[in-house]
Amino acid sequence: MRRPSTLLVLVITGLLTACGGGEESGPRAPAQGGIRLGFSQVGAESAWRLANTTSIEHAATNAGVQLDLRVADGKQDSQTNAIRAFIDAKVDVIAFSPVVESGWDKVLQEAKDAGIPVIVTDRMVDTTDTSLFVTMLGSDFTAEGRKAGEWLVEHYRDFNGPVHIVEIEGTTGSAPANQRRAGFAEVIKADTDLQVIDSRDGDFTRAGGEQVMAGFLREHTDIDVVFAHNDDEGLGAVKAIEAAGKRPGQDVKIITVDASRDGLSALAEGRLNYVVECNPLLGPQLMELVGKVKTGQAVPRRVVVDETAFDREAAKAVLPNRQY
Ligand code: GZL
Ligand code: ZN
Repeated sequence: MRRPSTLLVLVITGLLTACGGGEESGPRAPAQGGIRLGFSQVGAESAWRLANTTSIEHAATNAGVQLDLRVADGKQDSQTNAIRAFIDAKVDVIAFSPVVESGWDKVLQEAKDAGIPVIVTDRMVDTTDTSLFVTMLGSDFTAEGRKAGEWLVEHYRDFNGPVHIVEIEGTTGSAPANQRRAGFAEVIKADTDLQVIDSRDGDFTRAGGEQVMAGFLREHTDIDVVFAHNDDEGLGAVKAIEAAGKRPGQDVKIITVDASRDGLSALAEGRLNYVVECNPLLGPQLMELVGKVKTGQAVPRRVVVDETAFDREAAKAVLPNRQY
């Protein structure tokens, strides 16, 4: 066998070292290693919120980000205090999910004056000064409301006569409540038979949904449809409807948003009729943005989360592998 030429040996050696074939190349430290992130979370009001918090914590661990996550009690003051604590601690980046849209300019200006970049996640702020945050990562809530409306228009396409709808809204003043309501109203205008006869704030909780629905059932003799702004309110409404001796999903149709495990299970069992997804698993995308923001790389002003919607068959199909 001819000796391999010297050139051939050099080439092979070069290739080996180039692809690290020589020494054992251990796991590289993630780009975000050591970055200090302060995160102010709304609260623990719903399954969605708990899954969102878990996603952020797991993603921070995986990325080597030092996370200081503070869960508020659903009050804006608590979140403002948390953000001020992050500023005092001189964290590298601040991120938060604002419980309501307005009232953030002052504390965001303080973060800007301290030279700390801010990432808004999940719910939007309605500030006029867009320099107060670098990017917004979250769902398109108006699209979620439209999807709920589109299902209803389709469901009642061949039905003539009034369809009486009650709406259990999310936290007053929050972006998801404002935008889901707007998207839903915009779409159902297409069919004048679809009439929202009442709407009230259920604060995104099961207890809130149950109380509001019980009130609607006392005040209205003919309720055909419930549009609840999240699964937890819808599941509370199911309890109130059953307590009133009616069959949820049959006598009263129910549409919700989030697509949590409990919501999809109720849909699979026929107690809900349609569930629009609002994806809480923002953690990995958030850590990617944190790394870019810290190193001064350009990031888009708006990063929209991918999500879909489920009918009964689709719910049965995804339930076995559902992460939250
Ligand atoms: C939506 C999120 C909402 C969820 C609710 O992104 O802000 O808040 O739909 C949660 O379940 O309480
Ligand atoms: Zn009716």
